[in-house]
Amino acid sequence: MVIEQTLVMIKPDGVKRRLIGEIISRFEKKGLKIKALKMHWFTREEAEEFYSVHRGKPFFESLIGFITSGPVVAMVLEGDNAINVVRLMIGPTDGREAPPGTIRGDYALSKSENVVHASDSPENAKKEISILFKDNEIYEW
Ligand code: 3AN
Repeated sequence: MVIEQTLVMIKPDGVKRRLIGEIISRFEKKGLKIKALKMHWFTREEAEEFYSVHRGKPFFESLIGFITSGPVVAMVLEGDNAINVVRLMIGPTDGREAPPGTIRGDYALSKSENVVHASDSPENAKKEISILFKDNEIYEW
């Protein structure tokens, strides 16, 4: 058993489409523990830091424009092998290829507007959590 924390974010398309409850509910039913939760509207600077690994890629500008187009809902989820478990639950990046039953498979038809983000490694989870949450916003329970 490896207890991990991961950063999950419902992107502006998911918020605008009123999918917050549906998506959080899936993670809760799976047995993951919500350790922190907030709505947040990224500044351009924060968004560029969050997606710094994609700087220079052709889709970087549109990605920053999209993620700052409205508020997101960010959360820290904790559980056994949480990083991989959550990646499996959200499905592959492109909603057109994501299998039914995954969040992107059920709710996204696009590679850019794909409803959710989740950390893909322990290093990125640590970085992303620190961008969105202060230590005292993550509760031990
Ligand atoms: P994932 O979110 O599945 O980890 P990444 O990390 O490769 O995918 O990409 C981060 C975000 O950048 C994606 N969620 C998506 O919104 C956007 N993105 C990635 N690749 C493309 C692409 N080829 N065209 C448009 N947007 C993309």
